[in-house]
Amino acid sequence: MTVSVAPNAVAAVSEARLWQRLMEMAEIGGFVSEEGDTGVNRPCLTTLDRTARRLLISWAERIGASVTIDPAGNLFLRLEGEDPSLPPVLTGSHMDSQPQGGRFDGIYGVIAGLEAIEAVATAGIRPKRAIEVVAWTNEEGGRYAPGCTGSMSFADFRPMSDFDDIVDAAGIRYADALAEQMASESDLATRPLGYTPHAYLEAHIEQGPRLEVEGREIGVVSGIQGSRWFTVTIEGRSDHAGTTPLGLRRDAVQDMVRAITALNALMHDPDDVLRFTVASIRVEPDTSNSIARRVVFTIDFRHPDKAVLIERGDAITGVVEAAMTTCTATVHERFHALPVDFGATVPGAVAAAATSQGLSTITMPSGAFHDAQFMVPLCPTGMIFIPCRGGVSHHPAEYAEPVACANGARVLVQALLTLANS
Ligand code: HGY
Ligand code: MN
Ligand code: MN
Repeated sequence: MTVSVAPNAVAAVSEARLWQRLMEMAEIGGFVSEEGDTGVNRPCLTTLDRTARRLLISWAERIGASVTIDPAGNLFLRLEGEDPSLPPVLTGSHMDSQPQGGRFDGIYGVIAGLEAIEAVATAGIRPKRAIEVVAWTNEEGGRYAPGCTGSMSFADFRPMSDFDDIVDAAGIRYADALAEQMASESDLATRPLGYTPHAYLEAHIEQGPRLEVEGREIGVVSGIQGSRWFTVTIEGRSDHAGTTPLGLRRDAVQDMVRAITALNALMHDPDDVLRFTVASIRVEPDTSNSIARRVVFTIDFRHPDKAVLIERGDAITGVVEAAMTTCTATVHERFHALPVDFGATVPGAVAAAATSQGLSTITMPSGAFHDAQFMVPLCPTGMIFIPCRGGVSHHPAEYAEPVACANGARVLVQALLTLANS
């Protein structure tokens, strides 16, 4: 039965419309980098975010999708099914970007989801179950760490109140930024937080080189590696850079260097599977001639093996403390997402759809985390990857070919119909 409807929906996917919408979205927060690449800087819970959401809503309303938001600010576009009482199939991704982000990370999965329900509507198909497209709040964790606060709230992975007092660089609380977003969207219908979908399927660029290098068109994602984020605060004492003997200093930068050197040793992996990144460092008072009294730096640690993620991650505090010579250090874990495996149901639907459309596939894990990670305990979950140029992401040069975007949307619509009619 699904096969009889899928070809109509697959044929109704428009590469041109999908690409036009991606490029229109890329204008919102768009910029040209020093290297001449066209990037996007669209932080969550900002006027840019709200402008992008209004554009998405305008497209959704044209095809008769109903629009709602939940208390976490997650935005839902619903295409009704034959039986509204049945749990819907959920697809989507995020609309916020990294500060030096690209035109595809996250937003591709939202626009591909819209394209899928538009294709279903255009083909005149009424699936057994509704299909909903979600735009999750704050997946990136750029403005407010950690990421995935919208999907973690939805899945009750962590209570929404956990995030209330997180502040951005300007000192604005997450709860206040969310309240501003909700107030600006008070004309939209609301829904309660969370439900159990029949299944969840997210389309996303690979953010790695494998599909391109191996010349494959679709990634059937098998799971997502684990991620742990930490914030390390090192407290020293400010002093005059010209008059204070080194022997009397409590220099937070020097002890930070010792801590990161020790962490590099802890995280050494000759197989280069482990991912360890320090990429945000804040120094106070941050002048060249006053010794640093405080340093705050972030740790992004990832691994596909739960045992390694726990063992090495749990050792971080001790290693940092042991590296201190004159300062004190505190380590705070901000994000703790264990590796997840997507099982067979949704990856099977993805593989079957891609194969039936003559598209080549690889089954592969995700190195990046995604909102899908938090849907796994709720329902059968999976992801579709499309290739991106050079595997580049979290960079203005991030790029995916129009045909690759359309391939992903065609596999998405067929897999969604398979799941929605199951
Ligand atoms: O950091 C990540 O893995 C995701 O792209 N936000
Ligand atoms: Mn993403
Ligand atoms: Mn990202």
